[in-house]
Amino acid sequence: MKDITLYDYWRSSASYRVRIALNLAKIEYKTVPVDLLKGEQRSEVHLTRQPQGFVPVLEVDGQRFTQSLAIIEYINETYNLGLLPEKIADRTKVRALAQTLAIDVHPVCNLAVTNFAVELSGSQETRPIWIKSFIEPGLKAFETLLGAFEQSPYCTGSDISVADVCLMPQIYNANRWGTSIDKYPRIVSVVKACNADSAFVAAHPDNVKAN
Ligand SMILES: N[C@@H](CCC(=O)N[C@@H](CS)C(=O)NCC(=O)O)C(=O)O
Repeated sequence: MKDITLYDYWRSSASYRVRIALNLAKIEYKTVPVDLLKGEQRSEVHLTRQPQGFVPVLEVDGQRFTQSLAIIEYINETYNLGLLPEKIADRTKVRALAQTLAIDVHPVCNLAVTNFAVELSGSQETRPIWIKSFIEPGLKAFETLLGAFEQSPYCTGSDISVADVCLMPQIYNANRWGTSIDKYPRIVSVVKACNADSAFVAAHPDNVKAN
């Protein structure tokens, strides 16, 4: 059995993505929390794991992996999860869905960026305004992109894909920062399907908080 350790933070959406993939693969792993609010991501020891000062980091039998999307592809390929379709054109479209959220929305809403926005503006009130101003158009675009697929029941069809894995953490953030998804029926139906899957449920921040 492999020795697997995930360095994460319960509320980190990049970590949440990786937890979903680990659960889908039914991998047993240890968790080492890195408390972002205490600044542990910038500690010397964590910077040796991830020089950008981010979570997650995944260690597998002494090999260290960073960047959640790369880690998810590693898990997907190692455990044959089928999170990306066979055909190159389909694969490219699914990756684009995932990247719409994981590359264009998530990074501008992370702690370091929003802290900087708060610092520049001199007001804590900037944080929710800032975050919502990126989540709302991101989810609107995602809903439009979903129109090219049938949600039966997941983002792109009957199989869970990397798009679902990236969507659910973004939904957690939308809820957290007061962005309603009610006007996005395609997203709402995918969220319902993912919420019925134990891998997604077990990865939810509320269910790992005590680690
Ligand atoms: N592109 C990176 C982004 C990771 C990332 O932004 N992690 C956030 C938590 S979701 C973090 O560690 N933030 C620390 C900070 O902002 O100081 C990945 O996907 O792994």
